[in-house]
Amino acid sequence: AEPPVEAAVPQAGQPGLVLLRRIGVVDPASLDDYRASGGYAALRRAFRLGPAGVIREVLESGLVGRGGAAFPTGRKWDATARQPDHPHYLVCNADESEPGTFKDRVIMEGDPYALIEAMTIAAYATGCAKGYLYIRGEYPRATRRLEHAMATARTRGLLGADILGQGFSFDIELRRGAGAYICGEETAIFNSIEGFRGEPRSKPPFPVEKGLFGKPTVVNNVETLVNVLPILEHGAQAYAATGTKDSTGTKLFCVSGNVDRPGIYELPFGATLRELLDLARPERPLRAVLLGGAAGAFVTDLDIPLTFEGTRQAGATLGSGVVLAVDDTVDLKSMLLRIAEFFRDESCGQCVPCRVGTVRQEEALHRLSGRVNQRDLVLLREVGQTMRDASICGLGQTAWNAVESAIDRLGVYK
Ligand code: L3W
Ligand code: SF4
Repeated sequence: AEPPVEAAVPQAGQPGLVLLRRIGVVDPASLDDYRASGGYAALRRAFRLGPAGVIREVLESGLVGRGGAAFPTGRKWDATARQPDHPHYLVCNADESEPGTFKDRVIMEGDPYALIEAMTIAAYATGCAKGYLYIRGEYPRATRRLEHAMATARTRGLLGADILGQGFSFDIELRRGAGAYICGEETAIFNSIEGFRGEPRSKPPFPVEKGLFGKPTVVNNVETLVNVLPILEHGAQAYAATGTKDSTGTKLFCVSGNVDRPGIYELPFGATLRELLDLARPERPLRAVLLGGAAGAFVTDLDIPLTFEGTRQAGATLGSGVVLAVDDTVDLKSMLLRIAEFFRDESCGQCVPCRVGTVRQEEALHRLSGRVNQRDLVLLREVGQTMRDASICGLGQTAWNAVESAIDRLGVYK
């Protein structure tokens, strides 16, 4: 039997949570429970505001994407809504595959109606009649719960034709991924849904202009979408009062590694890495933290603020919220090798810098695990820089980040 969802949420049931407030508290199968705990108040307010009013609120809230790149959500919605070409599509990126990331899973398993309500609001604001929920294939429980929630919402007039009698029609099709990390890249999702190989497309054109089936498409991550609920429930200003000027609201952090209490934590942006780790209780003094997952970087300063701007300044990235704690019991060389194997495996092979670079990176790390030599350290840097500069998509562009930071900040091959 799978452990209950709340087992992954050490703060479950605590006051002050926003995105996690229903996890472990409300029956995820019950629409009545969802409504009794405030569900669908945000959609009702959206209908009162109208599409332009919703976009204004989201713009004013300062919400930025939680999938890793922190692009302003309101700008994306506004650009899609303005496109004259129709139909418009909504895609929810639930192909959560960054190693160490499991926040979207917890939301989908523990609060599935929240995602459905948030997708309905996004579709209303951007003029979409159809949405795709592209979910990681290895998430069977989340898939079951979402299927059940969508079916119930349809029978209760909350999905389908004339939602809540407001003349707005919208429905969601669930599509399961088949185990490829690259299908979490937004344009590879389009190819996958359209029945082609999951390979990223060159950007521009951006999806807001030419996305799924060549039509204007808004793509948002699960966590990004559910943030729209508190924005509409309490207003943009109240939402933006939490966090910092450039990182508003709260963030879900996926804490794993050498800690006693791993799991998903929700904190306002601006809390420090140390404050987060205090909650998760490291087992021993930490040597470093891998921030942002395999695509991220190792940091050693635990006092950096957990904001998009703060981590950028520290030469790292918040990415999708991975916080992997590493103490001196970890064999860093094998960890780096594992990361390199991952990227070599998951590269779609479409562009040369990444297809060849990820193989060369892994080979050099293998040799360095046996014997440290300057030639391979120089080669790694050249290959890494080439991948960063010349790869088509984020996979190749970030495949050297963790290795570079481990060499420069942790002195792994000294
Ligand atoms: C309209 C413009 N739209 C950009 C849109 C763009 C996309 C979003 C961000 O990668 C990163 C990657 C991973 N007009 C626009 C525009 N957009 N300019 O904004 O775009 P972009 O290209 O900066 O990033 P991306 O390709 O979406 C995301 C990193 O996140 N990452 C991800 C991990 C995995 C997960 C997961 O498992 N859930 O998120 C970790 O660090 O490496 O760098 O929508 O269309 N002018
Ligand atoms: Fe494919 Fe890698 Fe090129 Fe991305 S960077 S398109 S994953 S080969």
